[in-house]
Amino acid sequence: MKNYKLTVTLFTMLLLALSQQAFASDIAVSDAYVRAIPPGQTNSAAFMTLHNHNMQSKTLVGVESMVADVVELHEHKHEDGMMKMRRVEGGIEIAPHAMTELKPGGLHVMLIGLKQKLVPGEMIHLTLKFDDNSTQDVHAEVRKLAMKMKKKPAMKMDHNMH
Ligand SMILES: [Cu+2]
Repeated sequence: MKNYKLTVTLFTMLLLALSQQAFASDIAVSDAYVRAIPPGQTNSAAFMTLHNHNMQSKTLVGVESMVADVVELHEHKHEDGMMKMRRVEGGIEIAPHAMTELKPGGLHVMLIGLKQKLVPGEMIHLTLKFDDNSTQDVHAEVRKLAMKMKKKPAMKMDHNMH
């Protein structure tokens, strides 16, 4: 009788482990970070690299976070000589055994209406949601990104011309 009970318990544990396995996303996330923002600004963005170790493609369809009112998947695109930001339609697909990079100037997770300060070094909790209903928790470090300074060769040239 004791043995029977133990077997049932082990079997239940195995089932639990298997069902959890089924909902793990199998996406490896690396280098996740959130851009620190100057005071007064209410929006920021998160970036990361997504590796798909599956045989099938996976699509990131949404991200949830407690730090912002709204979280959207965005991309930057050149249009009429201007850099424009827009919502990604249909999510971000990651091909089988491929990787997709979310980075400044490209795909990003937009955090709109921040509810808390983003302190450099602190970790922000994000939940990635995929098209197969799997989810993945990510901890993204708040980082101060170097502003791209405009190079000044034009000024040098001006001086040479005089
Ligand atoms: Cu954006």
